[in-house]
This record gives sequence, C-alpha cells and structure tokens, in this order.
Amino acid sequence: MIDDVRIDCAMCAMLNRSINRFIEIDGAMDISMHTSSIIDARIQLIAERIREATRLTIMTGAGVSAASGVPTFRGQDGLWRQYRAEDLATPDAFARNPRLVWEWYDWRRQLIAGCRPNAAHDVIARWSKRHGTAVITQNVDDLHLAAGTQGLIRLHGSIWELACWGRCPQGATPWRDDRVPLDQPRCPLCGQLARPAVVWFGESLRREDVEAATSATACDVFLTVGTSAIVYPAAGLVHEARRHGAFTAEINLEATPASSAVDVAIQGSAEEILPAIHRLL
Ligand code: BJW
Repeated sequence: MIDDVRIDCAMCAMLNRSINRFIEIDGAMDISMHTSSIIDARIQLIAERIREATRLTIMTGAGVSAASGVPTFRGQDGLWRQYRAEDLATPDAFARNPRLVWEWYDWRRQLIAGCRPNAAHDVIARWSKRHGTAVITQNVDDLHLAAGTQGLIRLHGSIWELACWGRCPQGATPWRDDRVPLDQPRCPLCGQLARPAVVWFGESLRREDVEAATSATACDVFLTVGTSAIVYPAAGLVHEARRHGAFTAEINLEATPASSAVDVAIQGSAEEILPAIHRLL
C-alpha cells in the first residue's frame, strides 16, 4: 500500500507532499485517505477510456460472483483451499470416481441455485448492450446470463449444462438441466453417465469460444475483473489485448500476475468499483 502511495503523476506528487505532512500527525488515516483519492482518479481514468472506446471487452472471474455468495477457487475461503483440483476438476478424477465428482458439483449447483446477480453483474449486463462490447467469463455459474448480459462468451462452460461422458454423437452437445439435487444423471439419448459440461484442467476449451475471446482482444479497452489471472488460456487474453494496443485495467481485491502488466490496477471489489465507473459514464 505504501508503494501505491508513490504514484508518479503530478496530482499525486502534490498529494504525496501533503500526505507526508499528515502522516506525522496520523499516518494510517491519511494513507487510507490518499489511497481512496488514487482509486477515485483511477476510476475516473477508466470511465474516460470507456467513454471514448468503440470496442470494450470485459473478462471476468470468480471474484465477480463472490458478493453473490458463490465461493471463489483460490481466495481465502476458496474451493481449492478445501478440495484438491486434481481430485475433482480433471477428466481423470471423473473417470476414477464419478460419484465423488458429481457430489461436489451437485453441492455447488445447490449453492449457486440460491445466488442472485450482484451490482457487478448488473453493470456488466448494461454495458453488454452497448454496441462493440464483448463479455468473456471464466465463471460457470451463469449469473451474467441471469443479469441479462448479451453475447456472453463462457470459456469454461456452464455448471447448469451436462454432456455425455461416453461421447455419444448427440450427447456431445451440452443440454441444460436445472434440477437440484441431481444424483449421477444419465445421457437422455444413450443412457451412459452424464458429466458437467464445464472445462476441466487438461481439457481443451471449445474452439468457437477461444476464437470469439481472441477476436475480442482487438479492442480499445480491456477490463479484467475478479480473476486471479493464472489459469490459461484466459490469463493470456489481457496480454493479447495489450499487444493490440488496448488500454488495459484490472479490478481485483488483491494484486495478481496481471497487475504489473495492465495500464491501471484498482485494488477493490468489483461490486463497488464497477458501479462507481458506471456512474461517471
Ligand atoms: C474479487 C472479489 C471481489 C474476490 N471483487 N475481486 C500455459 C501455461 C501454464 C499452464 C497452462 C498453460 N496453458 C494451459 C495450461 C494448463 C491449465 C492451466 O492454466 N493451469 C494453470 C493453473 C497453470 N489450463 C488448462 O488446462 C485449460 N485447458 C487448456 O488450456 O487446454 C489446452 C492445454 C491443456 C493442457 C496443457 C496445455 C494446453 C483448462 C482450464 C480449465 C479451468 N477450469 C476451472 C474449473 C471449471 C469448472 C468448475 O467450476 O468446476 O475453471 S479451474 C478454475 O479456475 C475455474 C475458473 O474459471 C478458473 C479461474 O479462476 P478465477 O476465476 O480466476 O478464480 P480464482 O478463485 O482463482 O480468483 C478469484 C479472484 O477474485 C482472486 O484474485 C480474488 O482476489 C478476486 N476477488 N472477491 C473483485 N468481490
């Protein structure tokens, strides 16, 4: 945080000087006052860039749904703190123990069924209606769809869709099944075991989704929101956008590997920062 105070713009240099005076009186209070003015300046800058942009792309991760009550993967109370990805989110894990994997997905489906979109989803849904906007998500909860987001690119599939584990020709196309609870469902076409139509580690993403996401990196502004930015190929998109000359920004509660690569990083919650940007548009 202290490093954050040493930002290299004229306004902040002036603020830094006044801060240093205040720090002698009450450091903690004034650092947080200054940090909030930096955040305000960054919010303003992002809003300006969005206003000027013809093509806006937003990529989201689990942090966007955290305020709705959906657990993240790698955060403090993240799923991977309790469970091993290798035991639950790989094709090998499903082949070894489909009952265990289905129990985990069924538990998550029941939890997500009780969740509603939050202010971050609502703002993104509004922006998605503006011509030239693309929304890419790694989330499988479909809360962006519930909020009304248009043209959503779902890189990791949907927890509400199933596919045939036996890869029967018709069952390869995912179908929707909203039932909760769900006990080891079967493919309605061939009767073999069904699987959640999500993308597990080591599996390829759908080619159409990767192509759509890649072409959305040719944009003026690219926002990466609520993702730890470590799972590929999603994590590579912000770098691709930068190579295309986009203005890039990150909104996340904490620093990620993307933070040092983007033009502006805001450490804050998606459900507060996105509405604050929206109010300035
Ligand atoms: C807030 C907040 C608030 C909290 N406001 N912020 C290149 C290099 C190295 C490895 C690879 C590579 N290319 C491929 C790989 C292998 C692998 C990979 O990336 N591994 C890495 C871990 C290193 N990738 C794959 O296997 C992918 N397939 C693929 O590339 O196929 C070709 C290939 C295969 C093998 C080798 C090479 C090529 C598939 C990846 C599938 C990921 N699947 C999962 C599960 C989906 C189903 C399910 O939900 O069960 O997807 S794993 C999990 O991680 C899930 C997520 O979508 C994904 C990303 O997580 P996300 O969204 O970033 O969440 P968190 O929890 O990590 O972060 C939340 C963030 O929010 C935190 O930063 C918080 O601070 C923040 N936050 N509250 C704002 N209120």
